[in-house]
Amino acid sequence: MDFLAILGIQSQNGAASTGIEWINSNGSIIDSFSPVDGKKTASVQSADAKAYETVVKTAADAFHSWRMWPAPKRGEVVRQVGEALRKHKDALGKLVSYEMGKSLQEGYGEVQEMIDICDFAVGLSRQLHGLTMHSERPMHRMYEQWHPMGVVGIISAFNFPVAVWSWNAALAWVCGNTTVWKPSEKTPLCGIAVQNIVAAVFKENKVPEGVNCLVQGGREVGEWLSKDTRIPLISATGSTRMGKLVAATVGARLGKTILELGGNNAIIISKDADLDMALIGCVFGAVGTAGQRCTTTRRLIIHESVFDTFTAKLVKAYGQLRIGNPLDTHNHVGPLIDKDAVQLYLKSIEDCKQQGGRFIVEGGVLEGENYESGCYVKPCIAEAANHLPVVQHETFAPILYVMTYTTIDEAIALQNGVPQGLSSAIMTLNMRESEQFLSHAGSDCGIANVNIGTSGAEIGGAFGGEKETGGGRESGSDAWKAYMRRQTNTINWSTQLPLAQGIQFDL
Ligand code: UN1
Repeated sequence: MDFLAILGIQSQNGAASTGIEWINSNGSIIDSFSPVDGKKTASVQSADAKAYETVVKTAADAFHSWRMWPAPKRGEVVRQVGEALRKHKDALGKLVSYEMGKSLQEGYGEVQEMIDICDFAVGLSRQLHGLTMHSERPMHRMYEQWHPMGVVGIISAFNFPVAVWSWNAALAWVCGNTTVWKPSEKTPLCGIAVQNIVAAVFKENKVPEGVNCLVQGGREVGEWLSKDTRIPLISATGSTRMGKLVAATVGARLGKTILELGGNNAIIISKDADLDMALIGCVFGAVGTAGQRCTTTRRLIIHESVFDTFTAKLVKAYGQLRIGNPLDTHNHVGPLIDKDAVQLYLKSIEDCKQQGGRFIVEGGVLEGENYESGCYVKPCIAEAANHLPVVQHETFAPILYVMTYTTIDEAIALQNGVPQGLSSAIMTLNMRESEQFLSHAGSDCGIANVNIGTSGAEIGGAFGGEKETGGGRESGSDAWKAYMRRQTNTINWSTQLPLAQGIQFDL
């Protein structure tokens, strides 16, 4: 495991960092166990109140100098972060795969997303532009500009332990903000590794201490960030339950949030679909990352006339899946993150059966050689009605629910008939159906695809969803605007002072 040494991970690691400096604390110890083999890899301390205070104070102070760096100069630093990530892609991809359990290809893919967002942010650093408007008053000019906000708190989840941080951090930095990151307590070593990679670049460029901060810890540290009035924006990725707590706490102080929460993503399989192509999208969407992406395909809504044919193809494909060590590139499916996740998987299977679901591919926990961690489970498929409580709920595991439809209106109603609204797709060669699906009377999700599955979004588009997914947008398009404050400016270059709205006010 030379990747640990390459990434500067020791057996005991610090609780927090202000960029280059590490801070120790008296907080509790978090051990990182790999779901791949069940072994303890290393430990980190969690931040105590004192370490947290040092970090946020340093981040708030650093904002004053960082915001004065021209945006393209900040972009140049981010360009170098992208270069450093290219150099560390192999080691970091392996760590992601080992600590989180996703396949090595997906570990590399996640680092690639980090590189891509850095490239995107570099270009963006010269395009943080606002509009100019025509004033109603003569010899007046009106325009808007975008200013940095301050400290941005980033709370990320275990399933994308490095990429989601980078979507936020790369944009936040070019916009002139400083960042404080709380990685998931299930993947703390990924946080240490990224901190080390960035520290070398920041040191070289004399970036002020406090621009890139890290605090390790669990729920309590998340609460400190959410309550902290020095942090104008919290970007949180995770469960809807967590997001509601963060939204309430940050909202109570009228802070801003970007929330990227649960999904319950469906693919509609039309009678006019290319079924072989659809199969790849559905199987990868359902079993990739062992069903632990927020964009994982959880439901298939299949036209009644192709239901039997398509489910037969699915059953055959599931029979060919290789489950095992994700670092072995022959395997398709790795483990779940931990044994708690395995229990939730098993409970959902039981609930599904009790609520009337019928399994056409059975689930179960794998045992024996190579499965010692107890975290490897079989991807499974159940025929289940959309309204069942278990189907309405996001279970972070490879359980796929299939159901039939007759009309396209009915399929769209089923697709939309869940509390979440992240990603959606239709497989069809019928233009009328695909246009209806993409129209304002179609999918209610933040992401709607045609002839592509629900997972694997590119960084160039805005990423996020509606309803219980939280409404936030990250990554591409104009998602950067959420990391800045808008200021409207009106300038009078005349010799008179005409008032707006036609008001006469003579002295
Ligand atoms: C997440 O699961 O939190 O489209 C994000 C995808 C990834 C992002 C997933 N780019 O599946």
